[in-house]
Amino acid sequence: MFIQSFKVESPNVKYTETEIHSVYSYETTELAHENRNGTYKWVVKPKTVKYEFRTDTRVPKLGVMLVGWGGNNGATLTGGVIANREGISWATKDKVQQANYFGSLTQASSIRVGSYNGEEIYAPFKSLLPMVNPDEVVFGGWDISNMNLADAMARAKVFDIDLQKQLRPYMEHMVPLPGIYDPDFIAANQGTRANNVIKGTKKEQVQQITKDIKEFKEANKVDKVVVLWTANTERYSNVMVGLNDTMESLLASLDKDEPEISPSTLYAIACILENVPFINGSPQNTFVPGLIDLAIQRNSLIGGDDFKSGQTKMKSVLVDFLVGAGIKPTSIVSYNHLGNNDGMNLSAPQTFRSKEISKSNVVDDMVASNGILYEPGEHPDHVVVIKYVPYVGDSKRAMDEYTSEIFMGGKSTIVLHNTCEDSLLAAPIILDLVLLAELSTRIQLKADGEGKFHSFHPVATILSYLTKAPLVPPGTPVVNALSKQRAMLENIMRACVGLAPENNMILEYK
Ligand code: NAI
Ligand code: DG6
Repeated sequence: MFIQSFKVESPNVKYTETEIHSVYSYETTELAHENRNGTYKWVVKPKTVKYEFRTDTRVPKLGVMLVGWGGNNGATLTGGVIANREGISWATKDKVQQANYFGSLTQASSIRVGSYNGEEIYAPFKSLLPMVNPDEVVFGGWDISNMNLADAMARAKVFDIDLQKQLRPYMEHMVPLPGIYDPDFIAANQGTRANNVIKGTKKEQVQQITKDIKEFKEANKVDKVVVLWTANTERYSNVMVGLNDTMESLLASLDKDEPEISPSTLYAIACILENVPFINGSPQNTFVPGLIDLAIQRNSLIGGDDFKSGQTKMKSVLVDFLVGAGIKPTSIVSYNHLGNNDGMNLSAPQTFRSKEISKSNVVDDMVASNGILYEPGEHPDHVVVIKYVPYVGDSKRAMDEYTSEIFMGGKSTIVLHNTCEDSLLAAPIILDLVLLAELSTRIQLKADGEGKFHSFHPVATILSYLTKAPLVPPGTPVVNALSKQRAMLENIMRACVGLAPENNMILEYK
């Protein structure tokens, strides 16, 4: 059965006009490696830590500024949200299609609430905590191309033509602000697009971005802004001592107009200095150590990297299943071709390399979790290929071959083929990223013994489900397995309303 909403009644939860306060017992374990009578043994002790959560229930009017607003993702997301807000439907060759938010975890997925009269009861994911309604988000942003969003939507060739016609009046007045362009960081084939760029030194460019954010906030009367990079994939920046390894060196390099600071890092610096959450949807190392340091010092939310949309999402499900089932993946070959501007930019070796890195590290935690299958340091062969084929446009083809060793030396090969518009996968993920980033800035917590409530660590691991290479604070384990990432997010939200983690034990029926 599906219900729309619920309220938790518990001595551990208080709802006031402005917040939900919950007291939560975090059941965990403490491990020790102890010498007992000359033999080393691992000892595991169950541990309970009392936490308190405070969630501000006042949902702000949210502005979202996209870097790369006029790209395929930017135009598709903007048009999609307008279509939902305006209740637009359009004729396809199959049927009359209604706008929806399919593919969005927050808007189109559900959680289990419990059992009632022998039936499982589910509710919308978004009913767990008060969240911004995407229909009410105000969009804006920057692009190095000055094309208006209606023309950008036509250039993207993602939406059906009948939908495009209906959206055009809403989008033709939307023109991206000039962006920071540095041809050294993206493919040379992007040069013809760059007709809308911010001039000046890197410091002046950061100042311009700061000014843009302030003016956008003021002009649209929004309470909060989140900035998200959905612009071209950049090459990796060099990371060097004295250049960008600490907050001080990064800010000094900015003063010196150091060429190795990438545009994405410049936007992020502006956001952190303004205390505006910044999310990176592309694979490059925007978050150089000095930038992470700056975000931590300023307690300003950063999250990334690289939207986890299709092939990688499947990988972080399939390999988790295989390794979890005691089957040993030994070779993973992921090929895809696409013909949109992203594909064209990725046809240069240095930008491809950024994508290759983020697509390749996604099974590491699953492999490391099973020492029966893998020797220490052993890893499956893992190859990633991307080819640019203009004819297919945004409709990406992804082909994967997984070969595994099974019982008694047998081999099993699984082959997947997916065809899908890339931007229709990415747009709902962008939405989830900004909505969850905003929500997480309204949550405060404190563990037993901590004097004061504090926000989550500024490096937002809570967003991991949505990214290929989750950015984590130094010294924190990276979790790639999709089901664990989802459980982490859902269980933290459940804790905020005093609900136990979903343990799937269903003991009441055993
Ligand atoms: P796109 O190439 O259509 O759009 C990127 C836009 O960024 C372009 O309009 C370009 O003019 C603009 N741009 C480039 N550099 C800029 C800068 N420094 N400042 C402002 N604007 C700038 O690409 P698309 O398909 O929208 O993808 C965007 C990014 O998202 C790419 O990096 C892609 O790798 C990444 N991504 C996309 C996924 C998908 O499923 N569509 C999944 C994972 C990541
Ligand atoms: C070529 O691979 C284009 C990329 O931008 C991908 O579409 C994007 O990284 C999505 O990757 P995945 O692995 O999540 O489908």
